[in-house]
Amino acid sequence: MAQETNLLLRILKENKGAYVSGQQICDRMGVSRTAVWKHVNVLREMGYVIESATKKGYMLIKEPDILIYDEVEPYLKTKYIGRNYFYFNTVGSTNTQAKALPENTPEGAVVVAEEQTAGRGRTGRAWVSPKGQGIWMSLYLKPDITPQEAPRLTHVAALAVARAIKSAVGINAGIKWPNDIIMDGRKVCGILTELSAEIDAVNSVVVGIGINVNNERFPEGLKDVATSLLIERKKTMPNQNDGVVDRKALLAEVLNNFEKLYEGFLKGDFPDIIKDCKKLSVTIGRPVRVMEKGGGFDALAVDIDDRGALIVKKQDGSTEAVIAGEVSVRGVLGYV
Ligand code: BT5
Repeated sequence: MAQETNLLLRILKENKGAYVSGQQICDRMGVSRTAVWKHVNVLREMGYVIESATKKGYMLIKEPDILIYDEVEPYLKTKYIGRNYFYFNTVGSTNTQAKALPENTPEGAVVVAEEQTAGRGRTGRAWVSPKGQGIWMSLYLKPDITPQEAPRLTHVAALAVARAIKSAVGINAGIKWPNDIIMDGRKVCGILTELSAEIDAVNSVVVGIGINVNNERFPEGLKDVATSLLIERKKTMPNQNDGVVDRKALLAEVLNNFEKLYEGFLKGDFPDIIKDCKKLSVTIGRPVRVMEKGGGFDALAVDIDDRGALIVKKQDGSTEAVIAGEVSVRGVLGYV
């Protein structure tokens, strides 16, 4: 959004529900009445409901459900996560955008889109990201860690999302090791961590988070594996409201939780993060199929260790630590 439009939005928001005179706006913005009117129309096109009346001026009635920084900012309590904010109405993939950010981009920058046309999961899988229905975003981080430790950020993000869902929406979510958030046996969020590194040093890590928020339905192939917060809220709180979830408050809450956990992670608190991930794990105690290149094996998931590896017990009784990023696990009984 142009800076002047942004300033107009702030003035109208400060006075939401009351008229601000055209003259007052002109004075604060240092532009002509015609220019103000043009910016009002830009905001109207974005979905802002703005009343205008001769002699009275302009009044903001209602904000649209969009994830621009000005809508998210009132809920944000972070120092640096999400403070550099790149917003797209539509984009191929926010992860691809974040990976292309210049090296001098400050840590904690975030790329947010209303819609992704080429959203990605792991190993080239597609991520369905319809317009205005979810949170599709990527965090740009520069942690001082080894490349081998980068997959740990998937666990940090998973815990941040589960906590944010609990506090902003009020529903319990589980974590399917390592990168899915699960509700009622279905996937409500996926995380894609991508690394840019030299052999022994990390340049940047991009953590992509996709949350199905207000989706009412999913394409044929996903019906049995995917769910949304709206669908789950309708199940668990049928009388409360229409179930529609405030995306901007949730987005901010994910960033708030992430920053707290990330600070701890950088100080070496990863074992504590894993302890909390384990409490929410829907994988531990279940039969899983560990899929590797060229095959796989059936086992029982028994634990997650301090590095974030999944400990599985094989049929011959031996145990193995499975590292995220190298293999994936699939539930033997249903998706989880
Ligand atoms: C993931 O991969 O779960 C990681 C998804 C990350 C998406 C975010 S959105 C913002 C950022 N930008 C991107 O381009 N990506 C990230 P994986 O574990 O490989 O799961 C992919 C599988 O999940 C697909 O093969 C489908 O079966 C399923 N799937 C696709 N779209 C889904 C959706 N919206 N909800 C639930 N499941 C979905």
